[in-house]
Amino acid sequence: SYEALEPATLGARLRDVPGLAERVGGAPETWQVREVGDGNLNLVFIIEGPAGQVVVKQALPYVRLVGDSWPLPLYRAFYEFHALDRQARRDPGAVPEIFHFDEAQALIVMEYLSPHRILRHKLIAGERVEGLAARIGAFCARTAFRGSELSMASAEKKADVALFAGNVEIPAITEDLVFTDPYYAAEKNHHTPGLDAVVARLREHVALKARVQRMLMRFASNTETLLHGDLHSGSIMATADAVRVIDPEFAQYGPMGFDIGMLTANYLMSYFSQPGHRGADLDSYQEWLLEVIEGTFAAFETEFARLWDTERTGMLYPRCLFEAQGHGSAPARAALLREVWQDALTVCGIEMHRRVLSLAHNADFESIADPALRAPLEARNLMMGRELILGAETIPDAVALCAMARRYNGA
Ligand code: SR1
Ligand code: MG
Repeated sequence: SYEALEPATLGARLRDVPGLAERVGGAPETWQVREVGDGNLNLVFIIEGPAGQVVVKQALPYVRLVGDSWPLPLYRAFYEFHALDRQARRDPGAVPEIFHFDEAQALIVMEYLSPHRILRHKLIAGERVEGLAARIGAFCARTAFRGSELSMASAEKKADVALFAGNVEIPAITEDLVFTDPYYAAEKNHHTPGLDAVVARLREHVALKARVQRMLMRFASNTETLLHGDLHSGSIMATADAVRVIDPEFAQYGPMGFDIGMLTANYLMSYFSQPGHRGADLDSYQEWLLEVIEGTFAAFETEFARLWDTERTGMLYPRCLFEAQGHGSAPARAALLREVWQDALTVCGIEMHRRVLSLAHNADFESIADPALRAPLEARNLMMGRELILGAETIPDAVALCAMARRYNGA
């Protein structure tokens, strides 16, 4: 039966995991074990021995951020394992290698990424990552395309949608914390003093809330592709020039624009929070963040188009309707990418709201200790989020999106 891991006994409990003793080296009793989890939900350990290191991630039966008053099913580790398996096949090298999965103990033993660090921490520290936009843009395109009917056979897709439909409580967290709580005085909410007037403007805006609820409906009912489901800068690990994606326990089938939209919001929150972290290099670092946003969308579209032209084998947009009859399929692809873009902008605006108003804030703003400095930066972020949700169809491209960010940054 399930038992939460502890550093002192972890070696003994995992000693029979196939291949682990060889990978770590030495006797399990001598392994160095550190708990390093700083996320909202799980335990994360690093095991170190003379031959190497591995990571062990174990689900807790409750939300770590809140405590055992908020129970959460252990089965989320099952979905994380299956999501990692699919991401590894759809975009080889993007995620950590999995060495072992124990469903009863809700634990995954995986590759230790070194010298990678959580991207959010690097962005707060003002560090640049070469190739970030290209790598993650390609990841979003490959997982979106290859997890959809553009690539999968009808029966295979339906079976996978059915499998992931068993993950009930985790999507419900997103439905509540991301799409609902920011827009009313929910019990778990909190925000920086000084934001009350801006928050009231958002919560009074019926048209805004209608658009958010329409996006929630698409999130819950549109099973276009298998999403990472929580792709923010805390779900990316990077060195100066290498990037991996971690933590897909929020994986579910949903709209193709969700992951890249959530990620863009987290880049924009990094952008707006930088005056709380930087001095002389503020302008150039903020411009680099906007380059990352533009580059991510450019890489997404380029890779999506490449896959469309070279791999389209699924049930959608069959070749016989386009190329085989001498018609190009580019207009159909452009129409699909337009929908993806508008979903991404809407999700982006909603994520910009929830990280400032709902339960789980982010360190980009939270680590600015002075509320008098933090509140106006958060207000810019909230107001841009509002414009994105209300005007998604009026923003032509990522260049215009970044121009909008510069405008709010100067406000
Ligand atoms: C209760 S879980 C809060 C948040 O942490 C995860 O990283 C997700 O973003 C979730 O919304
Ligand atoms: Mg996570």
